[in-house]
Amino acid sequence: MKTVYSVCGMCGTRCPVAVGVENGEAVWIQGNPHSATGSTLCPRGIAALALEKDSERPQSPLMRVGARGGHKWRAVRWEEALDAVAGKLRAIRDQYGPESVMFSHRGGPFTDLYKAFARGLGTPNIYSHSVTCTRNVDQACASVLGLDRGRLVIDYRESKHIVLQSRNALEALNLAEVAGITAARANGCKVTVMDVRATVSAAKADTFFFVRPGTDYAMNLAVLHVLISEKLYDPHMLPYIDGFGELEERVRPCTPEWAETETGIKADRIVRLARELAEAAPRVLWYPGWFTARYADSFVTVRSAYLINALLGSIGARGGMPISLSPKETGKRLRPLSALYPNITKPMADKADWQQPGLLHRAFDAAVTGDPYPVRAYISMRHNILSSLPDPDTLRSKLDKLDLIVAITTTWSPTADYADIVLPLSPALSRESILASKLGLKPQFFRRQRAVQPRFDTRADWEILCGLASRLGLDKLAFSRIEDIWNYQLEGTGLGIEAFDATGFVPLASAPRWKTLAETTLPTPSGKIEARSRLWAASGHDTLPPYTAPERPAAPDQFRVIPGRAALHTQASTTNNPLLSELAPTNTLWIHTERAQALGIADGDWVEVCTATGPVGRLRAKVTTGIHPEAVFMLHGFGRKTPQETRAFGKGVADEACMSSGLEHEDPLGGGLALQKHFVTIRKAEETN
Ligand SMILES: Nc1nc2c(c(=O)[nH]1)N[C@H]1C(S)=C(S)[C@@H](COP(=O)(O)OP(=O)(O)OC[C@H]3O[C@@H](n4cnc5c(=O)[nH]c(N)nc54)[C@H](O)[C@@H]3O)O[C@H]1N2
Ligand SMILES: Nc1nc2c(c(=O)[nH]1)N[C@H]1C(S)=C(S)[C@@H](COP(=O)(O)OP(=O)(O)OC[C@H]3O[C@@H](n4cnc5c(=O)[nH]c(N)nc54)[C@H](O)[C@@H]3O)O[C@H]1N2
Ligand code: SF4
Ligand SMILES: [Mo]
Repeated sequence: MKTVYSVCGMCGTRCPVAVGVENGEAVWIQGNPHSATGSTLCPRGIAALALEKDSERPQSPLMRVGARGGHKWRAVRWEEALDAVAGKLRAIRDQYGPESVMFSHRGGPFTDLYKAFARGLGTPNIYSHSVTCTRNVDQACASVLGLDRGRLVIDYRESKHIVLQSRNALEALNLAEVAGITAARANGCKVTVMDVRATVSAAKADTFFFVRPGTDYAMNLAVLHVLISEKLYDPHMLPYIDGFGELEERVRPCTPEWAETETGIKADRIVRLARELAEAAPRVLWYPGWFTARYADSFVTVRSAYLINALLGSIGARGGMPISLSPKETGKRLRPLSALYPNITKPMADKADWQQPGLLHRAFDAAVTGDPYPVRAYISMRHNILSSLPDPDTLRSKLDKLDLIVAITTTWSPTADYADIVLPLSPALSRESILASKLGLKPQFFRRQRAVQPRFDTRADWEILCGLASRLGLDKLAFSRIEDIWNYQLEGTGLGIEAFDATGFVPLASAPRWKTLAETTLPTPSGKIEARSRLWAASGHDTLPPYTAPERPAAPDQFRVIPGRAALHTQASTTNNPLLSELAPTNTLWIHTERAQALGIADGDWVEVCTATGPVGRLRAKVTTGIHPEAVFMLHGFGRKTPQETRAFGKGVADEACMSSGLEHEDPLGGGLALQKHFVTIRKAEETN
């Protein structure tokens, strides 16, 4: 039996794992005992073993037979598939220019290789999933502090009061977070949860604010009002804040009584929370948000959360949000693969003018209009856009204009099933990745290595991209051994690859380092925490606007759709996993008891979900007082129509299909999509099995 230290790939958190290998088979998996989270693993991490064995994933390269989306495929050898992709890319590049090739990926620490590939191709059109996930919080952090979000450490472990707003940390998992919150709780830390649903996190909290959907900005303005009007803020913070007077002005009318009418939370509870936080400051944490592609005001809501942290002195504080050393400050930096090719300065196809570019949903319009230039080829790298972007029917009609769609994927997905060529990616336990670095109190380099050989004819992402690179004449990227990539990355660090053998990672600091605000230069235009962003103001955008009340349901059968996560599934990628599909085979529709009664719906009844354009599907009702009456909740990832996935096929409803016209609604200041602006109607359906 051999133990291999590697990195879980079952969700974007990428926890360190230890895999037991016997006779070439992975026989057990646990958390890496050398890591901060120890041997704990979540159920999806354990289901990585089932994914390796799953024969319902693409087992070899596949070329489509017949029309797109017709589910007919021909298995081919890798040489034929890579030659075909490279040949088409070359033809498209020659005819329309390199920028006509578009690439998107799932984000994360291994993307340097993807950037290198896009640069080598000569296209600026490389996008991540962020418009459907973190973009609003990324932009909010940049606008308040000028820093990348990852530079702010969420120091749960030493905190005295944690506020989880729109966060379900005990189900939407990151194991390090769960460990941190659990340790803090053991030390007497309070937890306040603000959610539209009674989640597991809410059940474990000291205080639960059951807020009206989409009113968090009102809540935050009221908390800021109390902190300022009662002078509960940390006076030492004032020199660090630009625009405190403007903030004071903005929140003056936002009394807790006013917020009560918006949020549904009693004014005295809001006041009490602000006072409790001030008492525990600076060891307090108002979590700024993770999946923040929710509303058109999510960006300013997140900004207001950062400002609460700022007034309480928690930014830069131990037990709050200390600042991580930048990779440069650690003295060791992985040599970037993207530096192999020059940066592409041509504007991206999304036409994001004043905003940071990278609005994936807009880039597909160039395939339809040819404006600003034609986009003709799309490569999806581990990115299931037909589930993760809203309104798949409209998106499909845009994809139809493309000459080439390539899906590099581990599992079947609606996106892979709509591609022209599927290049099967080995699951994480049977692939290596490029070396990556992680920021935090103790920054580190870490390595994913292959624990077992691929069971089917699948390849690692570096093998696929380097295979394409060699065919496209990108010689600098035509690596044929992962060790050569690792050695390239380690050049100048003084480290050899054997440094990863003992534990799977290399710490870049011997002890935790809580970097303070005083030790940090904030790269905002003012050099300070900006209550109102000067950068955004220069483009005519007010980042400290008044609150606008969200829409409310207009009829007894109308509800706002709220998606979210549960501990047994990852997004839309595990619903067909042999183990997880058995444990959680479908989603249900959470609907409030009183509203369900009014519609004659009882717990367990079949209900039909309809949008303005017609029925979306049927699923069973979970009738509960644990969901806000204005909303219905369904777990993301279901409603699969890919026949290759027999376990998930036809189970539940796809929330993204409830978001008609969703590609057109984004947060105007942050750029993230407003996925929770959509309403559906619900009615009781015929009983069937
Ligand atoms: N309607 C709606 N849209 C959403 C969301 C929502 O809740 N509702 N959530 C949003 C959020 S927060 C995000 S991050 C995005 C995510 O959206 P995506 O990034 O598109 O989806 P994922 O399911 O995370 O993963 C994409 C691919 O990763 C591949 N993969 C690679 N290696 C592995 C492996 O080792 N294990 C597994 N299991 N898969 C692997 C799988 O093939 C899968 O197809 O969706 C967003 N979009
Ligand atoms: N098990 C599991 N863990 C995961 C993932 C997974 O797929 N499965 N995905 C990972 C990824 S990519 C991400 S981005 C994170 C997401 O992590 P989270 O953002 O914590 O997860 P969500 O479940 O999307 O949303 C959290 C909560 O926000 C609530 N909410 C919705 N609308 C509102 C509102 O208007 N106001 C308030 N106050 N609350 C609201 C939802 O009810 C939900 O309980 O999870 C990560 N961890
Ligand atoms: S949270 Fe679970 S699925 Fe995600 S990386 Fe960690 S162990 Fe894997
Ligand atoms: Mo996400």
